[in-house]
Amino acid sequence: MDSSTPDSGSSGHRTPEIDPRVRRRTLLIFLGFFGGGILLSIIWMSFEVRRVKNIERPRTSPAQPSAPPAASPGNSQVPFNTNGMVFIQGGMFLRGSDKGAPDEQPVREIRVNSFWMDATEVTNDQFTEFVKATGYITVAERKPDAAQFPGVPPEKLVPGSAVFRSPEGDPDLSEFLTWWEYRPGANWRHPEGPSSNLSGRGNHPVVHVCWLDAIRYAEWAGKSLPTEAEWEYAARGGLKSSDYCWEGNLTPGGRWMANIWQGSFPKVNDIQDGFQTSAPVKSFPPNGYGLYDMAGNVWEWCADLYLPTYYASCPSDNPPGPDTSFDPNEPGVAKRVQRGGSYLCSDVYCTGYRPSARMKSTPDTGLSHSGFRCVKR
Ligand SMILES: [Ca+2]
Repeated sequence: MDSSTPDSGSSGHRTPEIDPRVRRRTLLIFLGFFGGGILLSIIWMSFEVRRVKNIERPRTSPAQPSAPPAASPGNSQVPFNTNGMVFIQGGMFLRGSDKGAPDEQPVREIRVNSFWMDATEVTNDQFTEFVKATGYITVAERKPDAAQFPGVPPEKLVPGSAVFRSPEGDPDLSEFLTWWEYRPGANWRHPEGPSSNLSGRGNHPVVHVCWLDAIRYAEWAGKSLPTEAEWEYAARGGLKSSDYCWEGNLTPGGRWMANIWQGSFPKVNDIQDGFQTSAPVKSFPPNGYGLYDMAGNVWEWCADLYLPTYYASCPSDNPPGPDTSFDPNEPGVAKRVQRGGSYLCSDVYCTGYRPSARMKSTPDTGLSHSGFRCVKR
């Protein structure tokens, strides 16, 4: 026996020698198959993950839903809030109030088309974006045109706006000018005058904006001001003939539902709702359509001219507002409609927070309780 030959063991057989080149080739083939299998698995899993992600991804942008949500007045609408706006499904409603002022009558059934509406009043932060983008200067920040104020001394023609202040003595509620003061330097940036600012009020509604300012903002935002009919339809939130934007009385369950005035207007504000002037938007519950502050906080501009007799003769289908304006309290002065009431409205004066209540003002007038919100059709 060749001593160099390894012993095969007790069997007495010998294992045949394997050529190292064959062994290497076999190993390479095995590793090739194994590695290829892993690579194919990774590729397959990658395709699967991508496919699942595509299924889960929304097919439309959140700002452009492919189908509006089901909603109709009288039904409990699930608020569909998109990009700060709420979809309002069109329909019929009873506009006006038999218990309200003469210009809220006659009560008539009105139809409006579907539209989108800002969930909140336009805030200081939102208006700041507009001004930064456009350089727009509001009417209250401009020097008044002497031609529009004949007889006013030039030194009195300074930029400013009207600010509420509690009057001295025992005011006559019919003399509303006793609690309004034209304050030089008051404007949306300085709500109470030059010494005030917007610090901590970014989410409060912008004020001291007149109708002309609101129109410019709406154009920039690609929106519009609501018609008066759209505004009231939205404010009612699907409720029929309710006196308020909610069900029940002014304070259901003892809860204040809007930022208004409590106490003896215009002298004593008890601030039972927690806010003496404007409140941050969304401080109070939304109405049935998911809209906030449709009652109280600040008055909101509508597109319509004001005409007290319009309800008797207007079309019942999407009334666009009258072609002319008339205010018996100030004949010859064209005015635009405001809605919703403000933090100055109380149950003994104005009650403008009722969804049927109407207010009017000249389009170049901004006040410390006047703001707006927009719609998109
Ligand atoms: Ca209040």
